[in-house]
Amino acid sequence: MLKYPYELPELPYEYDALEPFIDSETMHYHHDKHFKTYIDNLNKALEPYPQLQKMPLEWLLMNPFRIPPEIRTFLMNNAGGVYNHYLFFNNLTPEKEKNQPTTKLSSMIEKQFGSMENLKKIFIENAESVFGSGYTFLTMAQNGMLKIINTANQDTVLMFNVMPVILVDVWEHAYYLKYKNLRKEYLENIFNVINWQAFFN
Ligand code: MN3
Repeated sequence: MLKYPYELPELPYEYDALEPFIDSETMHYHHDKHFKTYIDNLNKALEPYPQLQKMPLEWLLMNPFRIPPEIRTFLMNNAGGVYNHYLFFNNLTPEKEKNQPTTKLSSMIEKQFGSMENLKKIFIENAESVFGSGYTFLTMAQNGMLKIINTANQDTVLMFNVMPVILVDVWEHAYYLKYKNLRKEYLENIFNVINWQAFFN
């Protein structure tokens, strides 16, 4: 899927497909500039290390202490940026039938969170509380336990041994052009275009 040399994947929908919730200009900056910069920097970090080039992206992210200390922070930040943005853009869709969970996931949500509305409320509260830059994930453990996890900067959820169900990028670059400082408004709007079926079927 994702391997060296990394390339910017195409958006799986048109830039304006998520309007009015996520505007086309934000999508261009976020995908073509921010995401691309993480890709370019990750390639740059790996260029002098043929052994590391062969390793899957997930391996790099799960083995920080196998990364030479002189490039560790730079490589981890950019590997996380590539991994999280790959998930993020695939986690959105204009297709209405995918903007809701499958019947199976719906019943798990109702059982564990009471209702979809309650999950959304708790998710948004968590995402509002991310201090500075990061992400909010809804994750699922192997036993089916759903959990909301916030990560800082470009940290991933790989270390928690869970799979992402949905995620929201709460870096300002994800919403500032349209929503300015109103993170909560961005969060409420992005729920209209979440692809609930991207990682869980
Ligand atoms: Mn981003």
